[in-house]
Amino acid sequence: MPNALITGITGQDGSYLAELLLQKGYRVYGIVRRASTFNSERISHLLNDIEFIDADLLDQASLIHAVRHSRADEIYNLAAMSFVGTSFLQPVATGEYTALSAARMLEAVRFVDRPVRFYQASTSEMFGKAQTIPQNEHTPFYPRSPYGVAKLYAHWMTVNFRESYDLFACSGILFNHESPRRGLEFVTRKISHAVARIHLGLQDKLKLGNLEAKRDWGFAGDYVQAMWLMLQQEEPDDYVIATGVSHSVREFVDAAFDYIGIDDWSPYVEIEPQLFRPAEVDQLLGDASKAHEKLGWASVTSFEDIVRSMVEHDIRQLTQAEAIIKNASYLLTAQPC
Ligand code: NDP
Ligand code: GDR
Repeated sequence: MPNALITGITGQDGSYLAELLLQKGYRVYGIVRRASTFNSERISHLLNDIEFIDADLLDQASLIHAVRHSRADEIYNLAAMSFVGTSFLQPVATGEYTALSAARMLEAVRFVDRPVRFYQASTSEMFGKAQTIPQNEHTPFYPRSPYGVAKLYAHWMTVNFRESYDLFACSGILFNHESPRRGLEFVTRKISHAVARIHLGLQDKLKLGNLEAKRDWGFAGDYVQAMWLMLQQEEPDDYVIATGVSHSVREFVDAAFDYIGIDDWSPYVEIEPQLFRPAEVDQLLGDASKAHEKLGWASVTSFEDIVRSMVEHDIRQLTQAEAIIKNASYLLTAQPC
């Protein structure tokens, strides 16, 4: 039974990757950081199947301990401060969490006396002000946010450790991928959640920034397969992972409102200048030909299915929460003291 260590196991991708590796028979270890409440919502169904290790991206010794204790054959480095908006407000912290943390993980792996395969979660944000369309492994990088700059450092460190120390280290340059487990601050989930609330009469406005930005949106469940495939190859390499189709934020809004039967969503959406970014990434569109050819990987979930599953999930979840609140208030008012 191979051992895998996942940093960022409580995040969107970590949860899908843990499910995949458990299905494949791995013993799965996950790094969790100390917080006042344990963020286990996405992995609550896996708590008995994963071994958790207390560690923090800022603490080198804890990462060395995690790598040694897990005796990992494969390490998936997914943990980071992953929100572009916050990176403009906290560029230095973003450098610590998103850039230097990758160097700390690589250093922890370098001194292990067994072969370890390492995956780094790189991103299409490194292309930023993209020099060509579509973007592939040869497209020059031009990051447009402190997050993109930090991820570029982590990407080059992964390449450098591979070339310097013969480490089996791969960088997956993944384009945006979404799911019902996406954090509420990202635009897709912000939209699906608000549309669900509007449908249920819980909210009447959705405030957004730039509706014209275009992204190549895939499904997170499809993308974690590519992470695993990269570490099963004979040689380590870097791969772009994308659907090859891009849509604007406006088109996402259209599709989400369409799902609840609203054609004209203009009365519900307000454009908020504060939600525009200081520097924007206007259009991302990935060319994953190399992954198709060498990994045999392809994205299978369509844009429409992603939007539908997210709105559907949010309506269901909010309906259940409402029912619980109603039951609770009935019990509180109807029960004798
Ligand atoms: P999430 O934001 O959902 O998850 C981030 C994870 O990092 C969480 O588990 C979080 O833990 C953990 N983390 C953050 N800071 C620390 C810390 N100091 N110590 C330990 N753990 C920490 O991200 P995603 O799952 O969406 O993305 C996974 C990775 O892939 C990220 O690196 C992201 O930048 C990158 N990426 C994502 C893409 C996407 O479209 N989703 C596309 C390309 C790259 P906690 O729960 O405690 O906050
Ligand atoms: P992104 O995702 O920056 O691509 O990074 P996000 O969903 O935050 O933004 C996508 C686009 O939508 C525009 N936008 C808004 N964004 C947010 N969050 N909130 C809004 O109200 C809003 N209105 C318009 C943004 O300007 C942007 O153009 C994600 C993250 O998962 C990264 O970690 C990952 O590396 C990249 O995808 C690939």
